[in-house]
Amino acid sequence: MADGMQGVDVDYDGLIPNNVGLNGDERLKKALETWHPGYIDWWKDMGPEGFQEALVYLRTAVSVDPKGWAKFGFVKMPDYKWGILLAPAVPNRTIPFGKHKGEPVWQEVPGEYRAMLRRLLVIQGDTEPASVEQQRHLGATAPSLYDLRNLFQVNVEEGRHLWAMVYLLQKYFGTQGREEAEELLNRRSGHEDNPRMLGAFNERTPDWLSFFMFTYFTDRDGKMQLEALAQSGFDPLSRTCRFMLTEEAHHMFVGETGVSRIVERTCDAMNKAGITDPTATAQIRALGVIDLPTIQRKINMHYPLTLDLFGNEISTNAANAFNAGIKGRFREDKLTDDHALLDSTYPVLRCIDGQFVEQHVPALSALNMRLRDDFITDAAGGVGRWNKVIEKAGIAFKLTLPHQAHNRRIGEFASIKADPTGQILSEAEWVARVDTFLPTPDDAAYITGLMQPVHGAGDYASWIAPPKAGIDGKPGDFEYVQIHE
Ligand code: BYC
Ligand code: FE
Ligand code: FE
Repeated sequence: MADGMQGVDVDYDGLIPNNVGLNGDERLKKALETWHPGYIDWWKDMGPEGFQEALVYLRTAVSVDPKGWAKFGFVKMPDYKWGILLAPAVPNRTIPFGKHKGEPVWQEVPGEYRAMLRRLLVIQGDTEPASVEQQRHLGATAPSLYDLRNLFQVNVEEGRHLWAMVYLLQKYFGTQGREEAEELLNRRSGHEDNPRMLGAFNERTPDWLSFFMFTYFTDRDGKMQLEALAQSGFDPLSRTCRFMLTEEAHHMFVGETGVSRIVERTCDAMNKAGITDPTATAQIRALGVIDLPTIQRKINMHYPLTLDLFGNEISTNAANAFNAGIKGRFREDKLTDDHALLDSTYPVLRCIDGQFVEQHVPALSALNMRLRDDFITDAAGGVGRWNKVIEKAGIAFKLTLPHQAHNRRIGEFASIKADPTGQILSEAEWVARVDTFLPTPDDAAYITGLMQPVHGAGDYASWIAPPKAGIDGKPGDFEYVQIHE
């Protein structure tokens, strides 16, 4: 099938559901079918622990038509239809930015950009299974069947995102691509000798508050990076990412509403008990809810880890990828400048002699900073909505995104210590105050204690409010996961 002819409907006849005409490409089909058993082994070893036999009410992509691409139904996760899906081709699409701007998009990998493209695909691909590995123990402590189902939905879709990158590697990168696809199944989140590639994906996700923070912040890095790659002049990558973004929205919904429901429950319990002081930790915790300052400390941990994922503020890798037409800016197609950036500058916050200064640097070299700025704007929205919940409950507390220099390990601020407001601290000051910034062993112990599984249909743990609505219009007591069959 010619590229432009690919339909919106998905071929479900073979082992690998797809809309990329796999039946007409024997070499690729064989490569993917060879990779498939290793993937299933990886899923069974490293995917959701203890629920491989449970029936889960999941959505599966059956089309790429924006008006109706998913169907819902009960499946055992190892039987999930992980498909290879590309968003429809845009007719006569041209490269939207960089030095090839205006030329027809590439359907094959341009030789000169092969290494760059492969590196980006591998990094993107590596994060997807990493997150599944990080979340594999959470099923044991889910606060409800609704949340358990959402966890698994996110997990199977991250698995599909791995398929998406493996498809590109195996179709366009020959032997090297097949080797990279193998390696994607071999690295392990947090492994001493063979870890995942990026920092945040080797951290633990020890509890459900962390899970919601991760899906709110870190999946949002996924969104931003996918938006930038969706602009690519390499059209198969663009189309792959555009479809991945459709699924990504739900991951961030899970994160935003998860935190929001926790905040709601805490405020509600405080009000019922007549507690007005949000820092009355012992009293609030006695109610079986998570005090707001602890939620802030979790933000102070997950947000900087996610900022680190944008790389160095000033990066020649990013400049080269843009110039080449391989990785664009957030929603490049909606921007109205020259899309070449050869003459423009961009303000970058730097730390020089212990002072923050804004420096105007060549815009091409500041693209990581720019994407990070777009992320911060995007991430601020949900925090504002969490604060509305607190405000509505009449409690005097505000959640905030910490200063960009707080708790960083990559980039300009990795070498300094700063508090959440951006006050630069000495090592000694940091050590003296860190317990007020970041989750303490005591916070961890309290949260761990709360994490007891709730498996009754329609029941919720003490520390989280029920959702406003069910998934796929289902009623409140719907049994989203059938654990005993
Ligand atoms: N940890 O020139 P620089 C998602 C490395 S999330 C460790 O600034 P560049 C998802 C960097 O690799 C989205 N290392 O880098 C979310 C480089 O190493 P080499 C994932 C780091 O290339 C939730 C060196 O430092 N997708 O989808 O401009 C659940 C110099 O850095 C880190 C992508 O990231 C770090 N945090 O920018 C599931 C898109 N940061 O090559 C899924 C593809 C930097 O010199 N990747 N380094 O050895 C990229 O666009 C870029 O590689 C990066 C880094 C933005 C990550
Ligand atoms: Fe993903
Ligand atoms: Fe995601």
